[in-house]
Amino acid sequence: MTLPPTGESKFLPSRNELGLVAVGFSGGQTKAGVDAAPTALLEAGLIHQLQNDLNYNVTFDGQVHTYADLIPASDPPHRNMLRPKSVSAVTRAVSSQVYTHAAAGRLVLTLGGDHSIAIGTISGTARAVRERLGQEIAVVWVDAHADINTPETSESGNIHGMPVSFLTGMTRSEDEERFGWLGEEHLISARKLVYIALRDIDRGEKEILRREGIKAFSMHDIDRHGIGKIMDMALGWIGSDTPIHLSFDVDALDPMWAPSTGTPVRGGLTLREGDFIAECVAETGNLIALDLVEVNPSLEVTGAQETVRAGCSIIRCALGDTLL
Ligand SMILES: [Mn+2]
Repeated sequence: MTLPPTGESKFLPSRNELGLVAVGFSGGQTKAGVDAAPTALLEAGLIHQLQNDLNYNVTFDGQVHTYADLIPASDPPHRNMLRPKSVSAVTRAVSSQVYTHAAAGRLVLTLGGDHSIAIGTISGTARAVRERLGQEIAVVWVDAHADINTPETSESGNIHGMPVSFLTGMTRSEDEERFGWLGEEHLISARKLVYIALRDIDRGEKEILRREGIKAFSMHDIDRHGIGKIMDMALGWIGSDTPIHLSFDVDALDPMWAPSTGTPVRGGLTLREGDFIAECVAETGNLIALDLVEVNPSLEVTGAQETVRAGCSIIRCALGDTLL
């Protein structure tokens, strides 16, 4: 039994209005199955938990979107990116879906899908908050990977490893069909971005993180200071006057807890550390949007349900569930 979210939010007109977007898209990487995650999360009873246990009023169109009509017949690699037109078109649609909820003052929950969809979710929130509140958003990116490759630094060409470089304006495009739709109103400041749980960073990404002075807490930092101190530092960096978009990649968790994901990396967060990060963000009262991505129920047999359960747990904690 849980108590409903209470108190005022500085950035939302009501603490109980939630917009849900289900994105069944896997084109930002090459493994099939991550598009089935929203259905698996919903079948695990997520909406019931949000409505009945956490007292949210959920606005949901009832669909897991596949955006089939947006996928072009021909989508050759461009600037080393795989399927650039597909990912561009889908993230543009997601951006507009998230924008609509955020502009109406709802807290937005997006179920992925691979992490390329964050190009859509974060750009949608950033634009809505600029218009509604005249403010920039902060982003807490919880992930084993930094996902900040440019098309030129990426070794794989998979766009799920690039969303942050687009969102910070580090990667720009003039081509309307290949992310040229991203305007200044969609972008975030690298100064208001904080990473947690990093442990598998490409060489080019390390250079970018250093050059841009981006705040990043790796697993090494978590081992050294403990997750409590890390969250104090991460949220202290953002400050209490900024709306927060939490983008949570389930591969931040150790494969022991979340094995069914496309790019698992050992040495990650425990389930409790993952929940704790989400609880701390919830406690700020400043959360305005949450992504849960990279659950791939097809990669494991017994591990799939465990990964889905871990995903639901992270979502509940971020949306105000507490142990007591
Ligand atoms: Mn990721």
